[in-house]
Amino acid sequence: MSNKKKKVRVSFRKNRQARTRESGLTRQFEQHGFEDDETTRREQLTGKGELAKKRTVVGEEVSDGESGFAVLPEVDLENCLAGRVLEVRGLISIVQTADGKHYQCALRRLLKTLATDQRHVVAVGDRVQFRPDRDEGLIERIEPRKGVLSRTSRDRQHVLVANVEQMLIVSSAAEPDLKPHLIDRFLVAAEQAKIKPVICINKIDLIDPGPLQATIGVYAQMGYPVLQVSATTGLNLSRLRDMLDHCQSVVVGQSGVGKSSLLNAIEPGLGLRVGSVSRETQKGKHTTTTARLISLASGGFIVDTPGIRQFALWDVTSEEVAGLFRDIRPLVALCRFPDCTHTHEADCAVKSSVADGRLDARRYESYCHMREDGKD
Ligand SMILES: Nc1nc2c(ncn2[C@@H]2O[C@H](COP(=O)(O)OP(=O)(O)OP(=O)(O)O)[C@@H](O)[C@H]2O)c(=O)[nH]1
Ligand SMILES: [Mg+2]
Ligand SMILES: [Zn+2]
Repeated sequence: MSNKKKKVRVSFRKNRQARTRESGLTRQFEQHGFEDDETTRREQLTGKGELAKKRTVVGEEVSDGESGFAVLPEVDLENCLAGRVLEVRGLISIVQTADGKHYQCALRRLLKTLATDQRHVVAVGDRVQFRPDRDEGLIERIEPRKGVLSRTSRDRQHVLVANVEQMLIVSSAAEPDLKPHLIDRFLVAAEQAKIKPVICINKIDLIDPGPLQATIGVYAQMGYPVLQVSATTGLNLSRLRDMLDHCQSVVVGQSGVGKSSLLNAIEPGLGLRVGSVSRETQKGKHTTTTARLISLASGGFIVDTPGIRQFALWDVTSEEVAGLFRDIRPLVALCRFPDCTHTHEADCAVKSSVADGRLDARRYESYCHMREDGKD
């Protein structure tokens, strides 16, 4: 990331000229003159033509793809508070400050202009600077993100969560059945985002755990931590609590596997809504509908997320998939062809490892599926 402070020319999108929307909150701030602050004055408006509007913004140019912004505008920190975005509800973000106070914040219009191609400008987990006004606020700046979980939605990047270091991948042993291919997808997403994955198999109370150990062994051998837990009986919940202690984590997994139940069980008083799983379809009811950041009494933060229907990978090309599989990555250099896809080629170290049992055949199957889904 480069963080040279400089003046940056910014072209505005068309929607900047037409004053359509805005939430009453933003208008209220404008009436209070908050947009006419020192920072705004330094953004000189040049070019009178409707389509040629450009401004010079003083700030840091960010080349880091994860931040989602081209420029971080300089803000007057004296009038701002630092906070963390707990939840995004349409145009309003709920921001929490270090003392635990909550503010309903709108977004400074400039930020929408500076944001690169994203469906939402603010994401749960974002660290922001905002101008407070009683229990409301105006977000002036979003700090660069580290550890972003995103997915593709109608060809646009949708940042689900920002600033997390750990991904708790929850699957259930039954109701719905364990889905190792889905675990593999989340692992690839975690590897790509450089977020540490922890696999958590819930509802152990519903099965005899014996037959599960081979599958668990495959993951454990690659160095991934695997916990077998039950939100109902409390099995291994203290171990889970220890894993989350002082950590910024995100919980992911199919609907109905018990993500919210586990959080309720490790953090008494949380009261997250929990839904039933249909007996016939074995499907959850998408009870959690929006991602939400929760502060844990132990000092960490965790984001509960809605069950993700299909987890499309963002920006993973077919060629990159092998490098994101911990068990396949070391074999790639041993293939005869440097551009081996490990699907049909002769003298392929990946395929021969499947044949002699060194590479798990089910993991290889996951690889083949994800290669097909990857971008060309
Ligand atoms: N037997 C058993 N049932 C559980 C356990 N954990 C959760 N459940 C049940 O599983 C169902 C779904 O739980 P939720 O916590 O709502 O699942 P979720 O993963 O948050 O689902 P979404 O919010 O829809 O993504 C509920 O009926 C829970 O009571 C467990 O350890 N054992
Ligand atoms: Mg839930
Ligand atoms: Zn190969």
